[in-house]
Amino acid sequence: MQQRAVYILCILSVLILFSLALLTITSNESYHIKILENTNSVREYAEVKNLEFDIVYNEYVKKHNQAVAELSKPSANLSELPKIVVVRPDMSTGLGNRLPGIACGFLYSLITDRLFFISGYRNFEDYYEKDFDHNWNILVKLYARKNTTSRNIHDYSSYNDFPLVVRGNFSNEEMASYDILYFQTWDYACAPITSNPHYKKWFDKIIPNYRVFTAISLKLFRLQPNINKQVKTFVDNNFNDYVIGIHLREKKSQPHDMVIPVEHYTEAVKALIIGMSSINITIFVAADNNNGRKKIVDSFHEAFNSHSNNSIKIVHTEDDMDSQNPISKNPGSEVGALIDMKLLSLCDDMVITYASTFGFTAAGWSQKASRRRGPFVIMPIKKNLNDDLRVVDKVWVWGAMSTEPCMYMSKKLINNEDEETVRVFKTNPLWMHYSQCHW
Ligand SMILES: Nc1nc2c(ncn2[C@@H]2O[C@H](COP(=O)(O)OP(=O)(O)O)[C@@H](O)[C@H]2O)c(=O)[nH]1
Ligand SMILES: [Mg+2]
Repeated sequence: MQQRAVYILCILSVLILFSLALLTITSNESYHIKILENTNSVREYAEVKNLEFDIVYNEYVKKHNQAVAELSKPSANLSELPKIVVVRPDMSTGLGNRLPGIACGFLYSLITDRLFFISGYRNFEDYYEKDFDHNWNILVKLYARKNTTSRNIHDYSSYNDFPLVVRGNFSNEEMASYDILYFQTWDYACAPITSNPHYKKWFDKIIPNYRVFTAISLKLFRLQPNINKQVKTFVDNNFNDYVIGIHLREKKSQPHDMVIPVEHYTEAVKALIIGMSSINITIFVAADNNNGRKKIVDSFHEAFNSHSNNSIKIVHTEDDMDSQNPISKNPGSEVGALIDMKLLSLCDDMVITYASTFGFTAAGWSQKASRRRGPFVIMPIKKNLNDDLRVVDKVWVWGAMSTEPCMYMSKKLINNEDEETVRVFKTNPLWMHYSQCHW
């Protein structure tokens, strides 16, 4: 009898334990599902995480902070300085040429196990939050004192070691011997490293969706709370269930004989919203000049609001695009550019202008990039006043393959480098994306 009671008690305890375990699993699961639901919501502003990359990034931050703290001690052993990567962004160019180059430098520092520094980004901390101090000023004197060796990997258009990037090993004896590797580029020049067989395993594990710019930019270019708040307020007040981001770039100095009819953006939007009659839509417009912005907003109002269609909201920020940015000499303000770029990045679809790195970079700068198709790209067309510009005999809009930024020098790579380098570069299907995004 007693034995039977013990037996029943045992069975009961097992059942209770099992139910408890089940409860924990299901409650965790519903929590998980809730998170997924939230992050899938088109209005969701918060950005989800890439766990493997998070781990690598957090380890890097710890290593960097420790190394810098160590070097600042009076007792520091300065006879053997850590190997480093120094990125020198060109502050006179726009964000679309500055941010991708910095992301490239950080990628190189991760895969070569070097410390990462940025040289000459004035007041970086006014715009972005920092987890570690990457201002080259803090160490430059230390490295200048020593007999340091250095090598340029990218030097704008004059020199790019693409054979190394595409198929070389950054840890070989020669490369490992340099104290400093310098990167100066206006381009997303590191893109071909995702084709490099030496680093395939690293990418497969750490950034398995190969959205390298997205992973890095979400860490290095987190906007300061005061700027982020402006973005969030704009999103909360204006972004409906489905948002199309438009970037009109009319005033690029080259080439002069091309124009971009604003009607082409309207046509692209019309195609995007087919079948969406029951959805509230926002069209967010960013442009490089006030008149262009007005022209395109008016054109959208005419196309979408004239037949009492109130479910389409057309919005833009108030950055004065006829003023000049004192930092870069580009139109508008520095903060205004960051806000417009971030808002574009948070849209569900984007329609951007060919050869403008602003739109291509925006496309990759948010977690939305990981589940969104590539932006739609409007082609400028030859200026010929006798033509009806809307009647064109060529493609005027196409869909980019990826949300990764543009790598305009990929054409140079394909034309100028050796056969094997080109072959390996082309093992990554995104070579097509990179070679189609710019003149
Ligand atoms: N606020 C704002 N600034 C813009 C816009 N378009 C261009 N700009 C400014 O002009 C610069 C253009 O440089 P970049 O980003 O390289 O784009 P690209 O010149 O078109 O390749 C940007 O960094 C901004 O400072 C826009 O839509 N909004
Ligand atoms: Mg540019």
